[in-house]
Amino acid sequence: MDGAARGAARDAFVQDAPRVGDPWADDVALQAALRRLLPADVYAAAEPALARMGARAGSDLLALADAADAEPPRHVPYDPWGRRVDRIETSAAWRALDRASAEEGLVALAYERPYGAASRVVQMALLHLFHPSSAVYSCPLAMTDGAARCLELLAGDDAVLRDAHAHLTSRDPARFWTSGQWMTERTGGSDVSGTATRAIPADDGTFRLHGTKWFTSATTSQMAMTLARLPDAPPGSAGLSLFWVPLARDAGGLLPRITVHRLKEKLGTRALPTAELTLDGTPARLVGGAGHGVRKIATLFNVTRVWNAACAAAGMRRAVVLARDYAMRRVAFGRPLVRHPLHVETLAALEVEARGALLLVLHVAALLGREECGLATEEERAALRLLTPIAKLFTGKQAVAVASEALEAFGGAGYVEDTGLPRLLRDAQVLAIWEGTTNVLALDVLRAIEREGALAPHLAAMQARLDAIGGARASAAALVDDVDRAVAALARLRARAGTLAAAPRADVEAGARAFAMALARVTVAVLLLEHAAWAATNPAGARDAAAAVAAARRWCAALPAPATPDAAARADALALLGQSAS
Ligand code: MFK
Repeated sequence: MDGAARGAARDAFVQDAPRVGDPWADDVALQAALRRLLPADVYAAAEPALARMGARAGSDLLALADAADAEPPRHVPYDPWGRRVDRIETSAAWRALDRASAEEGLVALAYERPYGAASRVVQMALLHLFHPSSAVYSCPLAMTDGAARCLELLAGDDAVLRDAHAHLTSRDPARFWTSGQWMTERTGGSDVSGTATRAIPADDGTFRLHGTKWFTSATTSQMAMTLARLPDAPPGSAGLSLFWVPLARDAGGLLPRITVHRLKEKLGTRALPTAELTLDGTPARLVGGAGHGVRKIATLFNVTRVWNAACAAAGMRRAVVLARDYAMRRVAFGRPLVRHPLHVETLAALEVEARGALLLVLHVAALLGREECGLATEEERAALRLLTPIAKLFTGKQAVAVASEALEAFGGAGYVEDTGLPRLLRDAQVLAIWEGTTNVLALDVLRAIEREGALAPHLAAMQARLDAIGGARASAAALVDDVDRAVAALARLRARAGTLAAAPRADVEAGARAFAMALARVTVAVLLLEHAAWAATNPAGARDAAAAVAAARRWCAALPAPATPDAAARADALALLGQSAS
């Protein structure tokens, strides 16, 4: 290359990278939602922690997350002399994220309850900022929170379990523990009724577990919650019991009678160790008495499902922030992307999804907080039971779609590893799988409706909210047609729900996902409308008003009717799979 060519290469155009900014200071939608949902004194008290987390999420945590993702964990089965050690080595950055999450009280806050029932809302807002800058350290924290809630309810007077709870909810990094949740065996992560791990009573009242666990995430945690079958327990899930497993290594550095076979090589969540392991006499304590282990561990996975939804909303926000920032910096066809109407339309659609997800998550968090503080009415408890799987399944799918579209907004750069952008998609995909797939959760929605009558109170609450918005038509004049659309969608859903009891079981199950999605969409419509009506009329929401109204209008315009598969439609579905109905 001659000198002139070298100079030209040096002067060649270089694209500015997209920037994260300050996820709290820049997030007008989150700030407005919290101003509406939190009492003013709670907002004022919580703001410094949110501002600190926002500043960290845009700086040191982000750097740690990048470093942790670049240095995945390593399983070292043997020491150099052939002695079994089963070490799982994680990066310094991953361990620093553990310390940061303790310091910031991401789990502790939910148990200190400084803001009463609103503590869960503040916690989920903190998570909204933390998760996308955590290399999915949010996964161990989710399980830690779920285990803490389980032990809070079920530890009774067992001093060891109460001490474990104190560790899980500590803000002191030296005392803080995380917890694994080991539910999945080779026979399945969805159907855990076939769990084969056996629990043998020991002389001291504890137990020894024998079995193989197939998916154990956060394997470097200090404890785990798991399921096992006591001698002579009946088959099926009612015969399972819930156990607490301490994971301190012995003097020789070994886990307590546990063999780690290997770490999973996963599509995403690469900084997170996820192992296959065998328990061969591992000491454990029974939690909450014998039997009904699935019902007991449901307390744990209902909390992690709320975390899953919160992480989905947070990931969407990060994807939208990066794509929007890039649209200001990237020039194509003579103008910045943000001056291209079709690109603006695409990003606006993503913004609407992110806003809807955030409001759904904060709504569920508010219900969870009320339940945990003993303040929830029977209707609110039912709504929480119904909306937990709804929020998880709906936002999990949204997260994947939003991440995929956001990557496309960067063109080829979105497909190149060292931009960090592909991680958005890889780490979103787990959200539709982990803690129950979309179909398992859709069937859980049916369970909540059929066994716990959870639908009618929720629909009534949504109708009451729409009535309140509609009643204040003067203050929400721009939304009148949209409120009417939501009322109509709610009525369609109610009519469809009325047919469930008499419909053939197979039709009801085949339609469960469509029904759950429609329920989610109408719930989000109500929440977006409520927020828009408030922002349009309240000075505290003024900065968010235009976007809030636009989001509600777009969402309502797209409200679908739920599909109603019948026997003919199911026969078609089987034919598409090359199967016959018989
Ligand atoms: C982020 C890092 C990720 C790393 C990669 C991870 C990849 C994925 C790895 C995994 O495998 S994660 C684990 C995923 N697995 C799950 O989340 C479990 C999914 N399966 C379900 O949720 C099933 O619906 C369930 C296992 C609960 C079905 O269990 P059963 O026993 O066959 O159903 P059944 O008999 O209806 O329920 C038993 C009891 O639990 C009942 O109570 P009773 O004993 O009083 O009758 C139910 O009411 C209760 N129950 C079930 N689901 C509940 C619930 N209670 C409250 N809430 C729920 N959601």
